[in-house]
Amino acid sequence: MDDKRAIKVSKYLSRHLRHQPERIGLTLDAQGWVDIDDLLRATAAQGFALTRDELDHVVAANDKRRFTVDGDRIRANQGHTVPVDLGLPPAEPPAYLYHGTVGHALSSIRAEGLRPMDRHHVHLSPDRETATRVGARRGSPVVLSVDSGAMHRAGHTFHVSANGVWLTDTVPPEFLRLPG
Ligand code: HQG
Repeated sequence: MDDKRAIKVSKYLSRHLRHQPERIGLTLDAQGWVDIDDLLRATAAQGFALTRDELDHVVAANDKRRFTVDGDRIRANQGHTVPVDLGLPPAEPPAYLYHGTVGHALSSIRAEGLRPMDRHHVHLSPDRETATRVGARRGSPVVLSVDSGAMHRAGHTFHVSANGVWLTDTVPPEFLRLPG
């Protein structure tokens, strides 16, 4: 499979395993899983034919390890907008985590901190390079440092997804270091 097709399949899977399963007649279970045969039947019915081998290739080769296959089922590792409980245990974060955003969001972030917006959690990266890539999806990236150690000591809960994204409910402004 060429890279272009793999990206297209990954985007298609993200859309339907995180945001709009009902669009192709799928229902995620409470933990976000769907039966792979049901998924392949649904995609074929939509004219987006995908084989099990192609699916396994995209899951294994995905740059961000966005999906987990467990036997007959698959789910997205994070990033949902539909209600799911991934069942991730609380985890102790490193002293600092990073968030990539763009300049026009800064005044609002300075006032109210980081909010999950449409997702279930604020997504934080373990390093500046990853955060820079996340911010660059929206424009010229700005990277904020998050004092996650202090947040943890103050009682905020963190989870880490199967692909290394750190998740928390909100980041109040006093735990953020903004540029400028
Ligand atoms: C911003 C991708 C104004 C926030 C990435 C971001 C990530 C605020 C946007 C994952 C704000 C939300 C998540 C506030 C937050 N005022 N703007 N108070 N609080 N924002 O896409 O973190 O490729 O929901 O800075 O790589 O950008 O999909 O979150 O710009 O891991 O696997 O509101 O999505 O992963 O945007 O990205 P998003 P995100 P995938």
